[in-house]
Amino acid sequence: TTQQPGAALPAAAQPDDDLRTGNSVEALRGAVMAKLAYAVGKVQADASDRDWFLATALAVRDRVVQGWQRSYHTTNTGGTKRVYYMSLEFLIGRLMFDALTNLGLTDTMREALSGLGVDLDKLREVEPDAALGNGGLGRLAACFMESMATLAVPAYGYGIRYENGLFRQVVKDGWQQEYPENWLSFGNPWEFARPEIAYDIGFGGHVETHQVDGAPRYEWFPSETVEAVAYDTPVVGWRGHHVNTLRLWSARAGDPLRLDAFNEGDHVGAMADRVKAEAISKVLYPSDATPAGQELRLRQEYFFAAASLQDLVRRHLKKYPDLSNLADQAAIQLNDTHPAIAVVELMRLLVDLHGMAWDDAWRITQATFGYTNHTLLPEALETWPVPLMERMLPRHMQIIYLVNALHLDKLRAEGHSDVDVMRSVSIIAEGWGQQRVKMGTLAFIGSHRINGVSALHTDLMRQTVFRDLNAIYPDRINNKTNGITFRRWLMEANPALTAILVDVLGKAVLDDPSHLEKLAQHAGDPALQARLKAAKRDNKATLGGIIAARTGIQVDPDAMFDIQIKRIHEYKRQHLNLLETIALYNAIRAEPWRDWAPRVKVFAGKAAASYHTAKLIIKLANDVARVVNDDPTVRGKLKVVFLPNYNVSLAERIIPAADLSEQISTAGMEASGTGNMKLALNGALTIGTLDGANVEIKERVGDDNIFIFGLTAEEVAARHRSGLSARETIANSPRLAEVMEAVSSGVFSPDDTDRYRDFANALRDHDHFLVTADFDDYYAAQRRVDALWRDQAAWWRASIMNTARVGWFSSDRTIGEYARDIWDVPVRAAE
Ligand code: B1N
Repeated sequence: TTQQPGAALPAAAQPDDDLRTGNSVEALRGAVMAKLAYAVGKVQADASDRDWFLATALAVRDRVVQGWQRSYHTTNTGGTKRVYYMSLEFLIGRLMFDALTNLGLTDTMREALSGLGVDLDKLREVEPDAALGNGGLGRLAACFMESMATLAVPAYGYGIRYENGLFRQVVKDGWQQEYPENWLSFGNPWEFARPEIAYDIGFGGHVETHQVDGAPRYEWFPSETVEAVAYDTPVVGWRGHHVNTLRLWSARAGDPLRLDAFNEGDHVGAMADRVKAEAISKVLYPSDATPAGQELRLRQEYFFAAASLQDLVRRHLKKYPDLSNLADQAAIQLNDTHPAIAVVELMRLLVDLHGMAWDDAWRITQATFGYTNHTLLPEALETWPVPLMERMLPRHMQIIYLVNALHLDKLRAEGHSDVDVMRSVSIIAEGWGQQRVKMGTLAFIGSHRINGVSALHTDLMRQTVFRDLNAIYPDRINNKTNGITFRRWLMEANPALTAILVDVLGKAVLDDPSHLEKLAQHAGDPALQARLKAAKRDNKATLGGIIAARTGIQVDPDAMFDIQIKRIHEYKRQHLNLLETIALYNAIRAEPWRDWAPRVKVFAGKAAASYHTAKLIIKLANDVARVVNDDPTVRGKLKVVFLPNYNVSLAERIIPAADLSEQISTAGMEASGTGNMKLALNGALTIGTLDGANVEIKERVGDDNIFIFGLTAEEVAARHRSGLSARETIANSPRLAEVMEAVSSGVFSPDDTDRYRDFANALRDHDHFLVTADFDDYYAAQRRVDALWRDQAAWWRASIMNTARVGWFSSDRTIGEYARDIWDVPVRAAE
């Protein structure tokens, strides 16, 4: 049918106000229709799902904007201190259901759309997943943004608007392939471009000194200038009370075209500078818990740190005559060391541009910054070569030298003299043939508070990487155990579980997760168990559909769904899980008649493109899956799935369907983990090591409701010192020896029998991550899992205890602690 454009405009019958703010079914329907016509420019008959999504998102956005403007006004008129969360990553995922849930409009919108013959849940799937982050660190920043809005903390997120988010993972013949993820290609309805908010960011050049009133003044003359342009995304909190801003910077060439070159006919050369400038915001580095290292990465770090500081300084100076009270009005949190150059940039702004005395500037800088450390892996600690810093940021390098000299002089004056201590607390590392700037030390020295992300991790910070700094400044390091937003990870991801919780505990549980505790009283209730089990089964059937669609593998929703979802990394030990899978496979084949607990092992996660072993582990998962899934002897007992392209949206489907949560990192290596919290909240039991936040999960859910195995962090350290050989460990475990031999000799890679030879030999020779040392204990723990699964009443009792006792891991609790102990800002009281 052909429809005239006019026919799509019944919305015009509604008053304008209602189209913008009305929350009735009719108002929302009218609003979506008006957006489709006037903003998307489509008639209903021609509208694709994507057009409907855009129209719906824009209608929802109008409702977010009201709260945004209200919050903006309140913050600006009050003398409130602002929080600035600086992060190179914000792994926010899809936003439509976040906004709908927090505005309380999900059901109304569903009804409004169904009247137009449009399915809201189908639109949900066409929204691109904003993957501006790698993993836990980026997702934490996104959860924090939501919790800060919920708690009405006047906060800004500052980061980079990457044109390409984390790569799209395709699995071809079992191998990972990377494809660009151009999430913006069909437009982004959530953001507001602010072309008028743009700052010049300098690179390179030289520094000139002149005397002002007998004192030296320094002026930096960069050789290159890039513009940082703001794009704002509103972040709405629970119940829509408060809305904050995520401000992401995009790079724009200061001088888009060299006209001289262009006019001389060099059309490509005329644009070379532009390409170089705009490369800064082109792509997210796909490195998780490893430093990217390249020059472009340092350009990204300085680019967004400098733009954010200019922005917040300008905001401050609109209200106050100078920067002397900056620390009373602004708290800046550094999400790991990626933005740590901001410490130096703020010193440059205060001293060189605003003429402040050095000591005053330093006091303000320290009082303003806080630094969160997210990893202790030595290979992951960021350092930059001094020659690179000198070339790219010559004035900053001078400031770093001066900060370091004053810092070391002060320590000497206080009586410190030990050369090893002085070496460890210096910002400059000597050795490796080249001097480097240690960004962790810089961030520590420049902050008044330094925090770890779980109790164990914070203790290890004090004992290892920051041991000497902690001895000198014992009050600076503190713990802030990570958290997750329950709006996304419970209410949006698992509406079936949410409905049961509201039914049993009352609506208050949506506002205050401490109400979950009351669920423990009902843990043994067969009726509740049956309801939860039915909800989980539905979630598993839905996931089963996704598994079938993406991999062709059929899984049984009545089997135990055993889930390991996270970046692929040797310290996270997906290969330990795979070796156990093979051992289980061997055991089932040896005695197929036994009463095995049917399992589906699901793996998902991306490997850094350059991380060879991680990519081989993906291939091994796919090789094991093929052999196991094709073997009729284990049919109905064991399936193995590698689900490609893990991202936030897929996590939202997997987590509500999980029975068992694999958190099996080498103890001492996973700073916290946050997937562990999401899975436990959704009723999965954890099998895990005493690492990161697993320790605190165990303390809360109780020893009977979690499966702990393996060496402790202390035992891991002792084992590393002892130099015990993995070969001996393997020889002492017939089960492990059999598995190692099978992998090594090509049982799972008949097309290339040498594929895993080196991999197996590396485990035999080094096994830095103690896979072999923990294997037997892990296998035994898995058999305890089987035993509990066979007693479904006991299993569901334990599952309920998990949901009941993990309310503490709400990121609202975490943000409350940051606000109180680090930022010194108030939070909104619970409803
Ligand atoms: O940060 C998460 C923790 O829950 C995880 O345990 C931790 O591994 C993760 C360099 C990182 N640590 N370090 C990174 C990410 C990107 C990059 O370029 C390092 N990610 C973590 C949240 O606290």
